[in-house]
Amino acid sequence: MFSRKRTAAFALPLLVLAAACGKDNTSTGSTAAQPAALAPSATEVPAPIPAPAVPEKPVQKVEIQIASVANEMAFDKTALAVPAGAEVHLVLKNNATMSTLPHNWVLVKEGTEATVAAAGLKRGDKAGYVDVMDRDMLAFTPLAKPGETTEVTFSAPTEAGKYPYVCTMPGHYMMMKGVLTVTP
Ligand SMILES: [Cu+2]
Repeated sequence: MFSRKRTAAFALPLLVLAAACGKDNTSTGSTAAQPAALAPSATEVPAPIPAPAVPEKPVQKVEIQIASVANEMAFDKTALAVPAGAEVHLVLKNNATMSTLPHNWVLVKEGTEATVAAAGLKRGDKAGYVDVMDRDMLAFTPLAKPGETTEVTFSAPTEAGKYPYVCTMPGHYMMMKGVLTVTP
């Protein structure tokens, strides 16, 4: 009984307070109506023209010329860069004069240079020292004999990152290498 009375005593001032607040709200409500009066002028502002649908990014085409260095087991370029997903046309010129130095250009997933070269070695000379079933191999040219040119067209990886390239002629991959950087 006693506690109920106390609750009622507290409730009364709260009600008064709430009423006062309500009054305040109505007065601020009328001032809040002012911006609404400006609304007609706001409608005069032309509606923003919807942006045209963004067309699919056209595939970028990249031309790369690379060569071997004289009778060395080396590429003249050890760093290449292409945008992700670009259509790449790579031409490899074999500048060697020694008949024992055919070369190729093989793009691989990072860290797979040795296994890709080993798989290529197993396939042998007739296969151009590449195993076409090797999923770590991302692109490759046929072998180019000394003085010859070979080429390949491929889609660059869609994932930005570093992709090593090597020559998979037996014994070459450890020295004849470089890194293709795929930019976003
Ligand atoms: Cu080579």
